[in-house]
Amino acid sequence: MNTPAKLGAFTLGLAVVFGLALGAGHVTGPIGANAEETPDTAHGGHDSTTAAAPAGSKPGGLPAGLLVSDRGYTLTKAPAEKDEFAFRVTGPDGRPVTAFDLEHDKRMHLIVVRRDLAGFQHVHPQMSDDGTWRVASPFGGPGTYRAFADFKPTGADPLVLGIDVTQAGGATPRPLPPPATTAAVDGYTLTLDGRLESGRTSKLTLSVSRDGKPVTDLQPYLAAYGHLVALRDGDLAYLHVHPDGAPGDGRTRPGPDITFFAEVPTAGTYRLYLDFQHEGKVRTAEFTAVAGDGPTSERPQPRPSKSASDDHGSDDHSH
Ligand SMILES: [Cu+2]
Repeated sequence: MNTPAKLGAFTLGLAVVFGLALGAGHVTGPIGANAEETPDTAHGGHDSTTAAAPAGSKPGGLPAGLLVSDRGYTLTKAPAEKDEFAFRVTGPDGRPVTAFDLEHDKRMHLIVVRRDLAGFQHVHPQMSDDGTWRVASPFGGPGTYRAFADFKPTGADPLVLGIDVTQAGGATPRPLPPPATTAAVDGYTLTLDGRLESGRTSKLTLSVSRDGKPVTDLQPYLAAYGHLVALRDGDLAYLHVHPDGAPGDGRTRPGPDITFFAEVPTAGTYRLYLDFQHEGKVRTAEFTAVAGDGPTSERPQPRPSKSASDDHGSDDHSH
């Protein structure tokens, strides 16, 4: 496939991704477009069949989190005390934004991960009147980190902006752990069932157990039984996924299974981070997962006559 055609297919794929997300209430994108809201009210006026920018992605189809500035909003670091991280979001008028909508109980979600996908943190800074957000340092040691601010300015679309933050000192890169379907954290075992495929909604089921027994009394955390962030290995493209069903909806059980509908923009390797709460404490389980090509490879291909020399990276030649 030549490059323009490939880009076109990629863009189309994203439109489908976010269209599904908005229409069905399954989220691939920022926290704002969440499964607990009624799509009609939460996203009134957003017709997923139009060319309107899908939540959290740039017109033209970039995944969220890759830009430090998007649609007039810019993420900037602010002077901070020792052992603290501070930042602001400036708006289209160049001034710090101070009005943010609540999303999943918070007006700002800050996700931090080292560039090698280690050291994941999901924290909730506090804003002072001048629009400066502060939080105890979420950085676990030396190295370069990506900090994602996931928020919705009042009156504007949800956004995820990302900025690199370097902590002085030598850091030893961690090789990405190999793909796995189980993860252990704090005495809990999590099992991942399901397979990510680009361009297609994948059902992922995460099951929580402890000491070999299913956990059936998970606690709501930020209005859900689980929060799943997926980061793409290589560029840290950001997807925030919420579960199918919400606490108190009469059909969603508090474990042991948490079901997500996720869609990733491309084939490739992703690191999944699941936040869940049990017995009053939030824990994060991590998995490496490889997304398959999905239906992308089933799309009609352009005529192959002249593409042989420039189609490296295409589906046919990438293995
Ligand atoms: Cu959060």
